[in-house]
Amino acid sequence: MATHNEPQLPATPLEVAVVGHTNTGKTSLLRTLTRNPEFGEVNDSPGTTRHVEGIQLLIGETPVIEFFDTPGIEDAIGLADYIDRLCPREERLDAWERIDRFLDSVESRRRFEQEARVLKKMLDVDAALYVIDTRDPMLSKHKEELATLASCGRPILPVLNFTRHKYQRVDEWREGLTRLAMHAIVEFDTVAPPLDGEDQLYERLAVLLDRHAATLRTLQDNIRTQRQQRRQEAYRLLAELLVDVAALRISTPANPAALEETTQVLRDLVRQREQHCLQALLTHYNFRREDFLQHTLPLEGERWGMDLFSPQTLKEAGIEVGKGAAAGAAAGFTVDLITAGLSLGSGTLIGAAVGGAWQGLDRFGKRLLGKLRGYQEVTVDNSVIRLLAARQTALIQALEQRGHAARDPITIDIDRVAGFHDAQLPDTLIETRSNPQWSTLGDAFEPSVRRQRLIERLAQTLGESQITEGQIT
Ligand SMILES: Nc1nc2c(ncn2[C@@H]2O[C@H](COP(=O)(O)OP(=O)(O)OP(=O)(O)O)[C@@H](O)[C@H]2O)c(=O)[nH]1
Ligand SMILES: [Mg+2]
Repeated sequence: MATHNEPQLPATPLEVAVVGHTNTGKTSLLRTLTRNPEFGEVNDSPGTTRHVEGIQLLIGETPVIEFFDTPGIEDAIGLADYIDRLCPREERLDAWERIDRFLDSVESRRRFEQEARVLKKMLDVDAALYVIDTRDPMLSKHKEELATLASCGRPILPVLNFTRHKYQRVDEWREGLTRLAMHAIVEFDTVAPPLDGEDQLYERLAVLLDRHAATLRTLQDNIRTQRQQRRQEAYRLLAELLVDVAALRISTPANPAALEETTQVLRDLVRQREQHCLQALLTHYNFRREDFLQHTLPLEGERWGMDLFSPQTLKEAGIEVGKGAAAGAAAGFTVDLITAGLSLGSGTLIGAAVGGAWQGLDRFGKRLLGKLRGYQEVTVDNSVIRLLAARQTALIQALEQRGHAARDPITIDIDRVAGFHDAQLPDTLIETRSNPQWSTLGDAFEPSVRRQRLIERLAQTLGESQITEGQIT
């Protein structure tokens, strides 16, 4: 017997058809619901999907729902007229008999071939999602379509798509659907769905499919958990990037040419590391690199392409520029203990201020020794680390809100990112500054439990600082 904690999974998946007028975003909806940007074919012209195609949603290994993408209905009025002619009033056929007669007719294999595929599927499934392009007004063709679909006797949940479009007519559609006695409705823009969009959709479906309500609730829980885990993992990837960069420290002989060369090495390391994080995040959220190459954003595009180490970029991102970041050849870097003529005493003081928590005199002593022998150490400036954090956080936010049907390039809104512009680095990062062995980019890398714990803590701080009101976590 199922206990309280065991998820309730069905023996066979719930079957749901996705139907609607042609080009309303049916295939797009399935891409987003299954987080699969490769599913089916999506195109901005009618009649793209020609056949019924199934795709399953799994919990673990168990299929919970099977969705069926269907061809768009093109001629609902012609179809209704044809069915009327096939079924004279005096025969008093009920709705099912009318559909059966149509499916046996000649035109169901010719003129209304697409429509017949949809109706046949409607008879097989437990429910249907009726996708609506809310930029269209509600016309007779839609009403005929809904009436014919409803005559298959399956619960239908209207899904309002294109809800973020300038010319959406959501209210008009809600009103019209209510008149047709359709009261459970969901707004779900497939390209930019609301964060709780899936939750809403399965909630409404559970109302229509009472017998399957437990399965749908299990699915909702599962989706929520996954969303949370995805988010935590994303901020962990970001925390690893920041620790790698903040801990990075390279010694260089104390002369301008060597300094220039070392900062160049550091720049390249940090840029590559940022790209690596970006790629990891894309993969993590199941988006494709091609999308970005095609559209040149954000990798080489205007905003993203702005150089991390240019003081101008920092200023434009509203990030307060530190002294190191603005300083000529070494822009974007802090050069430790470089001020000429430091005495051991003032060096100790400055070191303590820069590094925060020094890990004992031992390492610090070695560093001073290096300085005395004509070496200095270069690290990435705080403001650059803040910019990195802000950019990648903006990316995470964009990915969280992006549907897998989206085809336009990701736009990054760095101004909306809270907490990086003029704040101090979090304590965890200050601690990282003085632990060069925590950077996988440097020669001194040593994996350690302390480093791992710090990454977890930093990830949590980063995630929490970005939760804004009304956001689902
Ligand atoms: N901006 C925006 N575009 C969308 C949205 N949903 C779908 N599209 C676009 O609308 C067009 C049609 O989408 P499809 O998913 O192919 O529509 P369909 O209903 O499967 O079309 P057929 O298979 O031809 O019936 C594509 O260009 C999509 O990118 C949305 O919510 N917002
Ligand atoms: Mg399609």
